[in-house]
Amino acid sequence: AQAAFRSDLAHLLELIGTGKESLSFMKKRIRHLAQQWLRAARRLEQKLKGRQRDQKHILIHIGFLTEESGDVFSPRVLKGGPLGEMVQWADILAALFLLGHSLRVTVSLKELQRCRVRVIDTFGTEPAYNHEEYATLRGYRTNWGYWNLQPTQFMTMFPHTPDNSFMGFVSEELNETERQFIKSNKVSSMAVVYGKEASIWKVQGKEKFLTILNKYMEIHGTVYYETQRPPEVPAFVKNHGLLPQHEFQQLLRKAKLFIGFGFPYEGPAPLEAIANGCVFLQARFNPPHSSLNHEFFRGKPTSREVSSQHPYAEDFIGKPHVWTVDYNNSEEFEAAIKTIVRTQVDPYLPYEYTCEGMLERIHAYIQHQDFCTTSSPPLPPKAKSPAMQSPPSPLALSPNATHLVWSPSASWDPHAWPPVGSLQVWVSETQHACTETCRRHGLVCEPTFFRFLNKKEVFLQLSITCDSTEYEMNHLYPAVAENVHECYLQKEPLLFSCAGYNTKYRRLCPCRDYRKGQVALCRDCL
Ligand code: U2F
Repeated sequence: AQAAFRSDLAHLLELIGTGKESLSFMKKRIRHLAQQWLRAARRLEQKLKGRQRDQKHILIHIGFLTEESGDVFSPRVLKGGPLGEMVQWADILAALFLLGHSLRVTVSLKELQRCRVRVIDTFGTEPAYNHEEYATLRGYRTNWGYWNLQPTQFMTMFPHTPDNSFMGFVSEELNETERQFIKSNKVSSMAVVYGKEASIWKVQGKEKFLTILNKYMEIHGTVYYETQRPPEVPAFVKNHGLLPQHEFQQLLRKAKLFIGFGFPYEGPAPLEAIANGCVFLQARFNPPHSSLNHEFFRGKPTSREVSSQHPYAEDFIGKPHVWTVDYNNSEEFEAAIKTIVRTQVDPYLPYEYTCEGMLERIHAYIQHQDFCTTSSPPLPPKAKSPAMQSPPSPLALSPNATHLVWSPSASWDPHAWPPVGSLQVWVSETQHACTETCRRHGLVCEPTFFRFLNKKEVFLQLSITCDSTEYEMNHLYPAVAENVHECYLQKEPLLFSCAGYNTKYRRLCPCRDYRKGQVALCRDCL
């Protein structure tokens, strides 16, 4: 059946059920954002007018809230525990419901039936950790992972791991009146600290940088407490206690600065702060934090190097909204504060974090991602007619021969998604992953395109000399060991990976263009 946009969220609230503080938080959030969601749904409906949209039956299993998993989240909702996951699940529910799908929501393992899965996975799962045999052989076996899914079946909170799909969440949006109101009511000397749980305030060097901050600004906090001020929170901080989400937003509307202490990593709050016209100030991590050197990331199925508390804010937003500085360098820190206090900054919300952006992205995934028909594995190709005479692959050489762009060819599947027209092949530097290589060319790595470049001819077209070419299982392949002229192709499609580098190899990277503010979708992806 064709899916029809819904115009009311009441039935969704019933579907979610009751009996847990976490569910109440999610329902409150959905109720509060209802008008914003409904307006966005109407806009997207206009935009997609007449387009085919299949209605799906979707079982939404909120695994982290089940009794079977221990549900450590629900009891901490009102005590400063993590809320990011509930923010995201609430938004996923709202989006799927408004898009017109038929939903069932469960928080009990008994109701989890065999189904085709999409896994909501905050920090991401890289292919090397996902492939059970490879992970076991190569030391990538962790607490999570090794599920042998297609990596795009994992859906993340931020677009940090292009091997996975970016699911995201939304932030509150402002109309013109609210924008003007906020701008004229900003208190330029007011700072709010990111940290609703006292433990977040146990941070090295805090006295030093907070003393500097306190010279210029009045410092506010929203730290949970039972009866008295937690000892970690200095006396000069005005603590409001943990606030309900919409009151927290009101506080952000007045504040000039939202300051992070390094934890929690990659949460929603900095986006909310920036959307409400705050500057977000955060610590640079040097060296970057990762599962190799930090307790929090240990056991997570990723080698991603996190260069600050919020790499998305750092890389995708940046100045004037986001300042990433070395907190141990008092001069740098103080200079940042001084500049922030006197610069005027407009509220800003990237399109991909608006309701319309999230609806658009989820619509595209549901309509186009296909995990059922497995793409044909790249078996070693039979010897073909000499490649030099007739180019066997529909890739055209760009003039400088350092990268290839796709040239439309009749031999291509017009239903492939993303459309192949957005592909550009780049060869990485030895110390760069494909994620980084594409980023440096203003593009994004697109793992579904690896299958097009996992071919001997592609090396030739890139003017890479191969004395030998072998098919092996390695998440860095296709790649070339340049100094010895050895070329390698990927034997296991599940291991195609945007992540990963090694000083021995230059990798072949499938990059694509993306829509401004919607990195998950290529220009012709809608
Ligand atoms: C992240 O989890 P958190 O839940 O700790 O992330 P935050 O960015 O702190 O914010 C979650 C929400 O808490 C709200 C605020 C955010 O939407 O509006 N809030 C509030 O309701 N009242 C207040 O006084 C202050 C904030 C991340 F999301 C998780 O995925 C990670 O597991 C976790 C650990 O890195 O970090």
